[in-house]
Amino acid sequence: MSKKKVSYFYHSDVGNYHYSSEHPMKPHRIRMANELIKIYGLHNKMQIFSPKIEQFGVREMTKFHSDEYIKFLKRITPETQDQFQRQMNSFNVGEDSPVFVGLFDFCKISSAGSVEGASKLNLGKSDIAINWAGGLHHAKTDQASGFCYVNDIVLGILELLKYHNRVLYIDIDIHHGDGVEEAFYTTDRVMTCSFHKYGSGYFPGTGNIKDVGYKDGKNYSVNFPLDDGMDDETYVKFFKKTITAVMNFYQPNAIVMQCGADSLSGDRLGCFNLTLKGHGECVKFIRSYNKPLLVLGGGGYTIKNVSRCWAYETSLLIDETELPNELPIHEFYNYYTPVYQLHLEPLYMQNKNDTLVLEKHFQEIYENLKDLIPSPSIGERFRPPDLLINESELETDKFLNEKSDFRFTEEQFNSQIRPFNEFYESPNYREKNKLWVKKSIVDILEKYKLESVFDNKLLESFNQVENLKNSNSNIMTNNNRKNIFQYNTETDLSQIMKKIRK
Ligand code: V1D
Ligand code: CA
Repeated sequence: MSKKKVSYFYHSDVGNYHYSSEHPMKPHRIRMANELIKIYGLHNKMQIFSPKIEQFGVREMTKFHSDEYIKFLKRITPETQDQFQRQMNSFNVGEDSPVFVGLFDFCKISSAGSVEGASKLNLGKSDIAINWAGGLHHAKTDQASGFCYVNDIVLGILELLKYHNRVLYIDIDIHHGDGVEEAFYTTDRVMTCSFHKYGSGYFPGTGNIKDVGYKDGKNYSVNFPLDDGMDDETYVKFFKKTITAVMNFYQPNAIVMQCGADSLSGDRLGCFNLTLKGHGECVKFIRSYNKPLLVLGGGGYTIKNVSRCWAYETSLLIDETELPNELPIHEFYNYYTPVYQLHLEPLYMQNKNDTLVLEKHFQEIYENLKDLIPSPSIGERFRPPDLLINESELETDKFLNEKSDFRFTEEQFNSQIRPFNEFYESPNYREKNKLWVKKSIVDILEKYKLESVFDNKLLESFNQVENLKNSNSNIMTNNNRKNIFQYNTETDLSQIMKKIRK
């Protein structure tokens, strides 16, 4: 394996956040991993960055999430939560995803690391970017889920899409990567591929092999359902077969890998029997494709194994020679009792995965992949500005404050626009038919005067754009922005686009 430029994102505050003493998610595990990385000397082989959380806030998070949800996350505290019961229910904040001290800052650390990592890859400053505080794959547009509040993965992928035409997302957390799948369910620009325990009511309950994507995204979602007791040999075999097919047929320009460590043997919430060797072999395999690679954390609830895993995988990513199995003495050495070694032994447990069933699953996935229509090239695609670095003067969080008169410049305004088919609102979730209008649709409608194909609400939005132009202004108030770009309609925008293309 060749040497690569590796960026490592770590914020020294991350280990100080506490969900609650009964809660299995312990951000301290990331600090433990960082200490192992340092004591093994791995930090000398990477560029180390602390995510710039002062420059990351509401504006960056609302590239995916709704304004109302992020505004809520910013405001809510353990002291005030009793007054916000209605919003807590609506945003699914509570038992699994509780309010804790510093929640919003924790979300910033996690998300800023992933987006900055993506930006390093975009600019060719790194070949690999690592953010073990990221990988929070369950968060939805306007809901927390499964310990995840802000979906750093979706935000990171959106950053990558500014430069990369096709992004592959791979998820080896034991849980289904539902939030990321849902976000890109109707686009061919992102392929999502999750391996997960499926069945018997296991969280989150999605990720059936038949869920393959929708409309433009059909066959661009891959789900490999697995059962209890999965061992290294079987997992690595089917992981490699599946990824080989995915890589051949999709040919991504960049890869994001979520390395949830709850798929390891002995995890407090997991039920697989993987060791660091099997889990790490998947990471090594992805690295060998030599594509820009964003590596993220995720679940993992036996914290001494999480830190072992992510320290070991850091060594694989920088291509360090085999780490000594004896753990060096360091601040958290006592956590590793009773076996003060890096590697895990598998447990004696039955592997409930029948190889013939897995083979059948693989064949089904392969059949879907082999008919993929090659994805269109990026062409003249509109590219939003890069991640704001040195743009602190933008006062990014102000736009949600209704009392402030924050206005967008044309550039800032454009950067808020969501590609029209990159977000999927599943019929099972929240508001139906909530669609986002892409600026280019408005432009095309304007160009061809296609009033006949759009409904009154779109006409209204169109007229607002016209009025704005006529007023000779390149600024936009937050209210205008919301009126124009977010509305509920039953109009199917992809049908409109088809008519326009004809
Ligand atoms: F055991 C607990 C104690 C306190 C609070 C929550 C839990 C807990 C354990 N397992 N919660 C779960 C899962 N939730 C449920 C729901 C409860 N409802 C009735 C169903 O089963 C959530 C598991 C989340 C897993 C998160 C993840 O590992 O995938 C992850 N990846 O990146 C970040 C987190
Ligand atoms: Ca998974």
